[in-house]
Amino acid sequence: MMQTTFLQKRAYILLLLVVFIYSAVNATGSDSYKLWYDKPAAHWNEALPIGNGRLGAMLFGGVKQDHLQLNEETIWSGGPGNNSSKDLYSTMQEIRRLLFAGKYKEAQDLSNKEMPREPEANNNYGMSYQPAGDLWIDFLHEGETVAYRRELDIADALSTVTYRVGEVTYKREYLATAHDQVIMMRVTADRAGSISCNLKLNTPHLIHQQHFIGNRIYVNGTSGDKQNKKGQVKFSIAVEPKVKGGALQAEGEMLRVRQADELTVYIAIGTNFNNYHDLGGDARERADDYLNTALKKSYRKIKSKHVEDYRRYFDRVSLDLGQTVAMNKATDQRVADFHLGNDPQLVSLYFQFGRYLLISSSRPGTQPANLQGIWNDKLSPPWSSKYTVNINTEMNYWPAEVTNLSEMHEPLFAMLEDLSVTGKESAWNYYRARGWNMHHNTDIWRVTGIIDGGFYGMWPMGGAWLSQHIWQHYLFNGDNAFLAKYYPILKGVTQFYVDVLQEEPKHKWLVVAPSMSPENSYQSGVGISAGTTMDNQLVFDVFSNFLEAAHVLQVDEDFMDTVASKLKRLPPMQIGKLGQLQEWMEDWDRADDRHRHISHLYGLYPAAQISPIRHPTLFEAAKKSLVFRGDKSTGWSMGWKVNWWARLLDGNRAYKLIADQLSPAANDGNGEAGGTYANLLDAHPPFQIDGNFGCTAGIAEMLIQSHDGCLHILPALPDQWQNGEVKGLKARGGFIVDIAWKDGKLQKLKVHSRLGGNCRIRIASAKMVDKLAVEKAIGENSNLLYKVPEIKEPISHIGQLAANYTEEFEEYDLPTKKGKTYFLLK
Ligand code: FUC
Repeated sequence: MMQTTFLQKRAYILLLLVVFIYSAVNATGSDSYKLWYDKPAAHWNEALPIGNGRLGAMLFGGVKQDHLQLNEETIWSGGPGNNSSKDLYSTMQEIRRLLFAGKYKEAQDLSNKEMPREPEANNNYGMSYQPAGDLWIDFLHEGETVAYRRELDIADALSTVTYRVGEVTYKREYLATAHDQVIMMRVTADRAGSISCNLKLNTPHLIHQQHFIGNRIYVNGTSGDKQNKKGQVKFSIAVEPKVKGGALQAEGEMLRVRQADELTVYIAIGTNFNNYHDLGGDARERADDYLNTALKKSYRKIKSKHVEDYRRYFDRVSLDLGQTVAMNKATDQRVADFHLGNDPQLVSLYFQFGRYLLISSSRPGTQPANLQGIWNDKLSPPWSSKYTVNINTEMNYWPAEVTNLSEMHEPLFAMLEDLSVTGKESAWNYYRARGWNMHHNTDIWRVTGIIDGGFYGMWPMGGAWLSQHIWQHYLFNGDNAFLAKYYPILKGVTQFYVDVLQEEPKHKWLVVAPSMSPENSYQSGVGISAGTTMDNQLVFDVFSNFLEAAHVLQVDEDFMDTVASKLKRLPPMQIGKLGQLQEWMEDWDRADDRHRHISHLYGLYPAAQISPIRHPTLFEAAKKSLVFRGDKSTGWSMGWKVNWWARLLDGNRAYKLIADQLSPAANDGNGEAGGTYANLLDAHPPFQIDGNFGCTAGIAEMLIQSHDGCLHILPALPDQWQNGEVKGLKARGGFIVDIAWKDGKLQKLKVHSRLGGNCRIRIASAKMVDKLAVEKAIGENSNLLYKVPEIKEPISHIGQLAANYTEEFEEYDLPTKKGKTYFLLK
């Protein structure tokens, strides 16, 4: 073997140093918010999503053939109408009787029989969210492609593709603008006359026609039929290119572009959808209106408005967890290598990508983000890409408040307004109750009935959970006008539970029956139950929120008394034989249960019913339940676990779940493996967007928490994030928080107060270097947006549990003035 000389060694070290410095420099700055790849997308899970809340596109970026898969959020199969007209009241009464007599299997059998797995001929189990169409661009490139790069810049919501063929460098740019309501693609080249291509537009829908008017190509279609509903959504996709130089001409089924200097493609989509019961709009007219208005503007103008509009939201929050040369790898490679532990920036990118997805799929005035946000290429997508509300839709909105995107929460409130109307039917026909309710799914038509049969669908709690979002929005923003506007929804859901609660025979507690702990079973095939823990927690929150809201608004005093007296009779939480938080009223939990839903931990997150300080034993029991369930699961389940471990103040375990989520998902995967696709979208698998949102919220929850009577700074910092900085997170009470930390200790703390009021700050003593320059906290927090309703004393069936949590905290009170900023450590 050749001896390495001293000089050779020195030269080698020098080279390494240069490479390191160069890449370290490269790793900072504007590239930090880019997803990028060195090849086109080979399939949908590699394509990149853009969206404006209403319109979405998946970008494939092929050199010879580019493909934009197009979506518009109101294209759903079927048409108006609910699915809860069947009178099930006597069945419910009989199921109650069986449940209270301990005849669980009989109760499940009856429920399966009366609420069959497949819908009856006159009914439906919710419609499918469907794609709009596809734009194909065939480029007449000859020769080899070099220097290919495809990227999505989430700081500007712009995607680009660049490459060279022969002597010519090409650039394509794509955007979906909320301001101008079009999707655009712009192609440029560094040599005049180099752009030649053919554009084709089509759709997978059965019913459609294609035609041209001048250089405008239309695909008009009708959404699909499903179950008892005929497709009634009419849509119109209108595409018109503009060229500079060269020729543009319609020919046969396509538009030909030859030897152009520049090509700009304007894409508009309209539908006849006005709202869930009105399809009176004119799809074609709407598409034309959007297109004609946009065509009057240059690409440059539309782009600058788009970037400005998007950045208003995106720029509110920044997160720096450190940057390394690992950032210089392509994004898919970074996901594959995340387990190496040297790429903290991928976590910040993933966090910001979650915010990007929310801004791009849920804007004021649009539909809420569904199971796939707004991105779907299938006529019959998994779980119909609708709204599953026994976890998934709520999870989509977990990042909305804490990551300072409160406006993006609005579509969910608007949907609740609709559901509080349609849900009166299910409340009455199934339960003879006032108010409104829904079960575990809904769709654009706002169905509220039981779907997927008695085993999956017998869960009357969808409204209880979704309506928490109204109250949480209020706690973050303190807006009394908002509360007054949505108060009738809170009252309606409260009325439903006031009427529906039943006295169970054993303890005389008031419980929801029948119901279930979502999708789990305690005997083979039997999940139907009375008084499940999650239901008790949900009703506790429904009643507590109502009482607070009515108090703030000074209304409904008599009804408040009724609600308060029922609240007292709800079951307490129970600690079972394994030391776990019981999932059901009876102690049926199994140590080997790995079910993806861990619904009884709703009380830990997103709710605020289990605190390490106020309920240390419950806190231990919740942790036990979570440990039994294990880590690996579906994407959304792991996203939830990040939040739970953050609430359990265990940053390292939360980080472990993030790492599990940031591992490559198999493209054709099915089942419960979780993971992340090349395009950073979450895998259930298959793709489901909730995991992105859940994990994004979880990362924020590791940095601040504000549910437990105070603003907790750095509650769950993992060892991997010794140094970092976050700016702009939002806490309850309208506090905007900036934090910097070094070697695991707080360095800077800045609080901006939007509403005024006391800001009580909690921080682990071990994370403090200097004391904060404010008073130590005393007594109750006077800020009403921090008031936490007190739960009933839990029952333990295994004697007194030891409270293992020993971390010590310091608490301070910062009285704030509206609009003022406070530097607590500089
Ligand atoms: C719930 C979950 C499934 C899936 C579906 C869309 O039913 O149990 O895992 O996420 O929603």
